[in-house]
Amino acid sequence: RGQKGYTLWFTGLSGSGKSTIACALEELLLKKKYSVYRLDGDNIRFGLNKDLGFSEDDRNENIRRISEVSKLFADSCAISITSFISPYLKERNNARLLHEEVGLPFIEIFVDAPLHIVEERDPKGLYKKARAGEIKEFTGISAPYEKPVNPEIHIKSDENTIEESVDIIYKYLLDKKLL
Ligand code: GGZ
Repeated sequence: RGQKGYTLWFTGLSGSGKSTIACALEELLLKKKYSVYRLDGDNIRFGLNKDLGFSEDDRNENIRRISEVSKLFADSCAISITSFISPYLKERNNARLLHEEVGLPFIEIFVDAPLHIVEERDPKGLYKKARAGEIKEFTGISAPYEKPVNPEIHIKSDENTIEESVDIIYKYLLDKKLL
């Protein structure tokens, strides 16, 4: 019968690969005719949250609004995928509570990449700028990243390819009867 809505919440450092994996997963699920919507910096930070920067307060407000929006998508029976650093445990936990109190599954996916690896990759040169002090409060360098304690899915992006990562998530969803 009808599709069940839920949120797949990606968290990880800038450059960890969360958006790439989220994108590939979205593509797979769309191909299989699921109703999916992906929230990320491009459609949130330039729109709904364009008034927010990267201070702790602004990040918390960013994540609070995204949690509410994601819950609405999940409530509409879509698979809602979010891809934000979401560095604070408390805010991620609030996102979870918001879902769980209305019976919507919340699946936290930790895209785990060591800082030295993402800093080496540095595709946008942001880590270099952060080290030079040109970007303030940069996650991992001058702002905290609080690792998930008990994520439903733990992906080591330096050990798994994108395809393997998507496969891990897909199998998890099948196993939990969410697909
Ligand atoms: C972290 C920053 C910062 C600072 C700009 N710290 O790799 P990107 O470029 O494309 O992804 C990062 C993105 C993080 O935005 P989020 O909304 O995911 O962050 S949070 O959940 O913490 O609210 C990075 C860019 O924005 N960026 N300045 N200071 N990342």
